[in-house]
Amino acid sequence: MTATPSEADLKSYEEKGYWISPKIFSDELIAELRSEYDRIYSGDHDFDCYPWLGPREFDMQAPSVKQFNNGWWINKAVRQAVAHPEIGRIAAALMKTDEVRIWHDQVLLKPGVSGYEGEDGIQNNVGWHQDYAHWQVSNTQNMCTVWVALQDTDKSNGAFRIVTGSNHWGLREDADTYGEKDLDELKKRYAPDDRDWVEEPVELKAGQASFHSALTFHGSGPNQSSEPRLSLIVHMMPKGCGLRKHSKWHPCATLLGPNAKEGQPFEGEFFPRIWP
Ligand SMILES: O=C(O)CCC(=O)C(=O)O
Ligand SMILES: [Fe+2]
Repeated sequence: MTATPSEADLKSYEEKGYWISPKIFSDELIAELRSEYDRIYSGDHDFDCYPWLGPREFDMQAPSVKQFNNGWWINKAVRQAVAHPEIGRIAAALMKTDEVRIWHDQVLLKPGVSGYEGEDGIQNNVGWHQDYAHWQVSNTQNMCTVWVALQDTDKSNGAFRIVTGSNHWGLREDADTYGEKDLDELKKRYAPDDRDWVEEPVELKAGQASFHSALTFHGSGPNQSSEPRLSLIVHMMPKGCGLRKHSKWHPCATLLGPNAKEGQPFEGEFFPRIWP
């Protein structure tokens, strides 16, 4: 399954801040990842290393969205999937670079919350944010995220939404609000006076992927179904992406060690190259 963005696709990514690819994960890979997600969320690891941000316990009965960062560190199938050649190849085209590395991944599970309401249910949301607002330790805003659906995903099971064209609004340094829950309040905060806030749901068939730029506003409301919404997310950087000192702290910067220098590239085993 190869999918190459055409000139028109590249233009659309540039204009709207995202692009949806044809199916890139096979049904076999989807099935494998779905069962590996069960293992990951029950604390079963394939490798001896500790998880990147420390051990975590997940209450699988609670409606809160479950995020495991750098699943590739601890799970074999995820380690292969994040390096899927279609992901790197497409991201290289979209970022206009000839080398792509992983910034970090997310093994993401949004439980179905049919039946939950109010304070509990709202924990299912992902706040409107710009990815780069979280990653200001990187010296380029030209970064890209892929979101691969591990089941058909639409409004009914909490498809995430992007604000079309918001990649042209520039960085809001305070938009590192992935973890906030009040979507209306965040929209009020970030909607510019002179521009329209137009949301588009990112509806995908299983195995299809959506690529968005690091300045595109996005977020998601509740998964109203009774099944969890699973996705594999890979955040990626272009060639030469390096440390920007004295910016907002992010755990990726600590992976450069205590002698990190301004501009030092995020390379080496913590930041695997996935293209070429
Ligand atoms: O899955 C979601 O609801 C949000 C995902 C997200 O923030 C991302 O892919 O960068
Ligand atoms: Fe995001």
